[in-house]
Amino acid sequence: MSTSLEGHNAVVFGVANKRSIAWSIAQALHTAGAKLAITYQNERLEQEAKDLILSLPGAEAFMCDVSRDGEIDRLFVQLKERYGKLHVLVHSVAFAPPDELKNEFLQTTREGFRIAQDVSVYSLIALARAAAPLMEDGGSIITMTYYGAEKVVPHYNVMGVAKAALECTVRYLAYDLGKRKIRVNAISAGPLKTLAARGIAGFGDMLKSHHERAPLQRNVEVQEVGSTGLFLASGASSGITGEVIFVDCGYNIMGF
Ligand code: NAD
Ligand code: 0WE
Repeated sequence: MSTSLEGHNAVVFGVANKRSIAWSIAQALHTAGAKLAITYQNERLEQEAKDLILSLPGAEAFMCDVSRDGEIDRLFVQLKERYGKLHVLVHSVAFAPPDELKNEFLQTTREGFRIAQDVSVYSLIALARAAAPLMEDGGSIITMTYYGAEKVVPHYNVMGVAKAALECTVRYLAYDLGKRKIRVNAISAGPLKTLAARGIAGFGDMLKSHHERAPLQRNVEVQEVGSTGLFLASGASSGITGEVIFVDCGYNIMGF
């Protein structure tokens, strides 16, 4: 089974800049022949995101804040008009208010908890529901998670709780959408220096300890997450759904 996506349409959420995991996955899907719609969050990111997106031949850029139902509805009307059918959806979006990742987990606020769940978890349900009617030939939905869902990573805090909910959401969506031949999986990436990791205290130390403890004795590269995204998007992974695949150089298997 090849990983060609010739004749397939894909929508990718979460490109902020060239370091974004979403951008790596978009590039891998593009190289495999997919026709791409790529979304960015808001006007603040528009300039940088659009320059990048339009550098991929054939790719189109759309704005969508996934915390707004109206923006999701509007986007999928546009996608239906423009592409008709959809085969792949990539969800590479997460957010918690900055204080939630600085303070002790014990200090988590009701509003911070709500926002983390809304943007990082509920959005996957909303996007899957909007995309499913366009996935007439079946499809593949892919989201991004992190080891902090399973084990305590100091300061990951309410995002760890959100990623645990996200991984569980992947299983429930995989059950509902299985009968429509739509697969739903998550990639659990090792730490990567993206915009979402910038300014996080001790991130440099995390990269160092990851590199020392991982069986492959190095940090993961964003292209390796991109190629796993392509694998999960393509027929090469046709028997896999509801799964969390680690792309972390083996870090998660170690006990000591
Ligand atoms: P990134 O900052 O490039 O991507 C995060 C994206 O989320 C941005 O494009 C941002 O605009 C978008 N976003 C936030 N709120 C949004 C909203 N309301 N509507 C629409 N978009 C919104 O960083 P990244 O590291 O590429 O993160 C992508 C995903 O990968 C996230 O789910 C993150 O949790 C996950 N992840 C990251 C790492 C890492 O170490 N960087 C590791 C494992 C998993
Ligand atoms: O999922 C993430 C980060 C997600 C994220 C990042 C930010 C920074 C800016 C969510 N919300 C925000 N809010 C902001 O205001 N990762 C897996 C990367 C990450 O973040 C950490 C990590 C790792 C790894 C935070 C603390 C400890 C480890």
